[in-house]
Amino acid sequence: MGLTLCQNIIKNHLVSGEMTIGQEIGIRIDQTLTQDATGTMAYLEFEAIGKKRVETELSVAYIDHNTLQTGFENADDHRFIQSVCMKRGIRFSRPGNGICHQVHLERFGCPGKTLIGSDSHTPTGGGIGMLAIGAGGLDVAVAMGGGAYFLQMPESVKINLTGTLRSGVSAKDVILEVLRIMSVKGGIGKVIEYAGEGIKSLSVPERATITNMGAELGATASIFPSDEITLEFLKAQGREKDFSFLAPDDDAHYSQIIDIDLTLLSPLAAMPHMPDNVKKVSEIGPIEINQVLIGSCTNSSLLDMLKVAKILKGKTVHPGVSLAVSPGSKQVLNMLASCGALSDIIDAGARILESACGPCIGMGQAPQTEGVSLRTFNRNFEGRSGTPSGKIYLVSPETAAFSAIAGVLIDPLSLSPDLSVKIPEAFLVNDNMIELPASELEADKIEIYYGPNIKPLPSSTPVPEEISATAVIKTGDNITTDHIMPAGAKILPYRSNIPYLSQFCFRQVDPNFFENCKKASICVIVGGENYGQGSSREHAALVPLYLGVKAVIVKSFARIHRANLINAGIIPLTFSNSEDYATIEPGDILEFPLIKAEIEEEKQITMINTNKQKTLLLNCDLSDRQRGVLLKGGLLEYTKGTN
Ligand code: MIC
Ligand code: SF4
Repeated sequence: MGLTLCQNIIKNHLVSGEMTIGQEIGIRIDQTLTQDATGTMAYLEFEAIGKKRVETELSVAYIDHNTLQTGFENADDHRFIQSVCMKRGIRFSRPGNGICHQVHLERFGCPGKTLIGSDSHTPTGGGIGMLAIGAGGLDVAVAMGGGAYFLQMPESVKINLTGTLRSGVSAKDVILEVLRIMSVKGGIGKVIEYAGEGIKSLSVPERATITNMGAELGATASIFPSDEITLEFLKAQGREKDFSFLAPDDDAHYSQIIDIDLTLLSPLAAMPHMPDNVKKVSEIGPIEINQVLIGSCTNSSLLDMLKVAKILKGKTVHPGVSLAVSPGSKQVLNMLASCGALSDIIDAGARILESACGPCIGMGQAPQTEGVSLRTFNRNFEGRSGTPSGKIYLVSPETAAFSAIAGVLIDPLSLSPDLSVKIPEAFLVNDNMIELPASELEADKIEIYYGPNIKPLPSSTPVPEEISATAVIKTGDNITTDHIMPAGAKILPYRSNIPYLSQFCFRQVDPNFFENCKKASICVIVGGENYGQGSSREHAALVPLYLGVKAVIVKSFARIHRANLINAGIIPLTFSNSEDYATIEPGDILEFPLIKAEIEEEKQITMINTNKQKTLLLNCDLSDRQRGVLLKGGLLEYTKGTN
């Protein structure tokens, strides 16, 4: 039987395991990326591993998240990252150069290569035919040191696209449709491959919008084949040499096939507060809006911005609306400026933000109380905008721009727009903001800069013989890492300071969480389905570790968070019978009398709820490697032990 696109790339990079769905495999990683909000931790971990230089083909560190510098913390962390890059052989994309996924696609994306990044939207690279996967910082640190990346062999799902998009309907609507069909947990354990005649009308940046939001499906990755459209993009970036054709085998087998006719698609919106809460814009109707934000790694390409400029040209943003625009990279911003389109955007009254994540991660532009905010972003989790009562709708750039002028939600199709824009045959290429590392000889003289905000990594311990712990919190389904470890302008500067961050853990769900953990000292978290969805931030594991969390018991886990828990030495457990979830209440004392032996012997885990006088059997499905990691007390200790 033939192989799918993803299976072909995995086969070429396989270093351990067998390509059987669900089995753990190890793959060789060609490229890594980090961003600054996860990067400080990833580079502290890389330093702790003790390698002199990175061993990948290419590693890049981007500064794009923590760019609001209201104190010394972010600037210090940037300097720390820059000094590690110079010393260890990593390219450094300076603040202002753009959002990691946008810049990586433009300047480094390469069909057929593997990329892992300490950011959940790393799968954006699938738009150019890479197997690009989001991972925790420690996994990225290990890969930078030449170690394999371990994941469960995913299923392959094919999304067959036919027809072409009508003017006013865009790539964002395609992925919102996929989210409507599959839901935020529909992609777990899967790689989504796009195929069919319909892909021929989608440019690389449009494909990247679609693969970017595969993260919201919970998918391991999303990928398009590499074809003449990919070649055209690479040529325009002056990187024709990076091109190779890539297609699935003719007789490749997919576990599921979904057909979408692009011609039939309408503009869609993900309504508050989940990316899969999708409805047609025409069905939602002309609700009044207060804010429009255009940008983020999902929709900040030149193509998106040129369409926005065309819509805004000669118009004025509605007086009831604040419109802010952040082009995704220096290249995009520079090209908008040189062709005059930036002037159309400015003239209409848009507030121009720097090329960075900005409001997508709550770095400014929080909406007004109860404010309705249309965003071209990828996540609308409750509270993520910085305003707890804010109502965030995820839409396409076209819907966002038309609505900004009207002051109400507008279906672009109702205006029969002509949005054809021409992408130049050559992009303006100037990599002057990507600093090259020092040579190995020079590197010895470089000292790594540690600012006062950098605190030691929390230490984990090997699994003890037995555990007696308090259930400190019980959550519902689809808890995000934004719930566990919120982001935003006030907290993000402390990503290298776990003790400080710990006060904010679960604050939105239970304001007493921190105090309860302090009282209990040894803790367990109880949750529902898809626990830990969303970002790759390992802080959502490291902070609970610091607060004494030894195990997390849930109905099911999101992929990256589960890996981060194991890496941190926290035991991931699932209910063998999901009805058992109802038997635990916060405050219950849970005993695990045989936990170490049961993990070693690959048995179910015995848990006695002493308050309820009830014994449960829990699942702890681990690969041999994961078992080794947990028993050693986390990936750092495990890696040091195997080096
Ligand atoms: C996000 O979109 O939530 C982030 C901020 O990019 C995160 C990474 C982080 O928390 O630093 C992600 O998606 O992984
Ligand atoms: Fe940045 Fe937002 Fe993309 Fe995360 S989702 S990488 S915060 S732009």
